[in-house]
Amino acid sequence: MLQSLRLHMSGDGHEYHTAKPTSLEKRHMNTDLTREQVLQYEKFGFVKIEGFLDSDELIHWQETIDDAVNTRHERIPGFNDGGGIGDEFYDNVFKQRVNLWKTNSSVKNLVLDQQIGRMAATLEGLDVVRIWHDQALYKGPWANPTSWHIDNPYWSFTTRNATTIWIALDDTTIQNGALYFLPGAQKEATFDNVPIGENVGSLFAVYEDWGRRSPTCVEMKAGDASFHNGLAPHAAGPNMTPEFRRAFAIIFMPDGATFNGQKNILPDPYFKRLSIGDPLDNDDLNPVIYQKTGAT
Ligand SMILES: O=C(O)CCC(=O)C(=O)O
Repeated sequence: MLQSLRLHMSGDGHEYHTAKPTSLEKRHMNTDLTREQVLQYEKFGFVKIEGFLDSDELIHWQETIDDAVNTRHERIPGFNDGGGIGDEFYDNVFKQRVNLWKTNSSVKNLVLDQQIGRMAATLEGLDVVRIWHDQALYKGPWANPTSWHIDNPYWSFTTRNATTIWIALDDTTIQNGALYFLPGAQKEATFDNVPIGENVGSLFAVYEDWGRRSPTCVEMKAGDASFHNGLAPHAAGPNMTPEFRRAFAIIFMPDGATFNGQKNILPDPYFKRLSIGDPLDNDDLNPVIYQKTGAT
């Protein structure tokens, strides 16, 4: 997700990490996909992976992402304020922090993990995947819902084959902001979209038929995860609890995706150098995470 964002990738006081994948220690993650899971993803546009992180690994992710979020203080501007100040509604959808892997070496070790990249490639039938960006999505106590939207139209490339892994760092329930999907609708999605505004169902003014369907709510235990296709319509409920609902997402793009003219997370100097149609193959910002053996 991430509809609107101003990020300064240089000259802002952060120390940025480059994209050299570190030697990866064996992690305690369930990264094997069953055939049923792959077929379910293909058909419905999303799939839940139960027990993606075991209990030790979950604690490691919670501590690592919390630490990274709490040392990053920039605000992600919302659509309604055009990136300025004062979007009270969007500010209270979630506390959002993007590309934590670029400024935190522990997050980098988690995010540049080729096993997760392999899952993304398998689900999308790709030989090579790059990371688009990561993002922490912390719904605070009494947070607003995340309105229905599709992701890919916000991004700087246009494809039917991007995917997001969304990792639950807390139990996510109907009460505290679980995700909702419209099964199968990714196949019908055009690239028309709406901003994430105050009207939770404004996407259904664009896709009228979808507004007559019942969504699937995907509750998760902490450590579960889901993948959703970049054109899968989704939303999340409000947080009707006094606790945080913490999640962390990583977005994967096909190698070979090209620039479509939108800035999104691209740093200013890089954005200014790009022309529409250029490959988004900057190995420092969007490194290859997984390459199938034999793929060139
Ligand atoms: O975490 C949420 O509330 C929404 C997540 C989302 O829209 C996404 O990961 O694409």
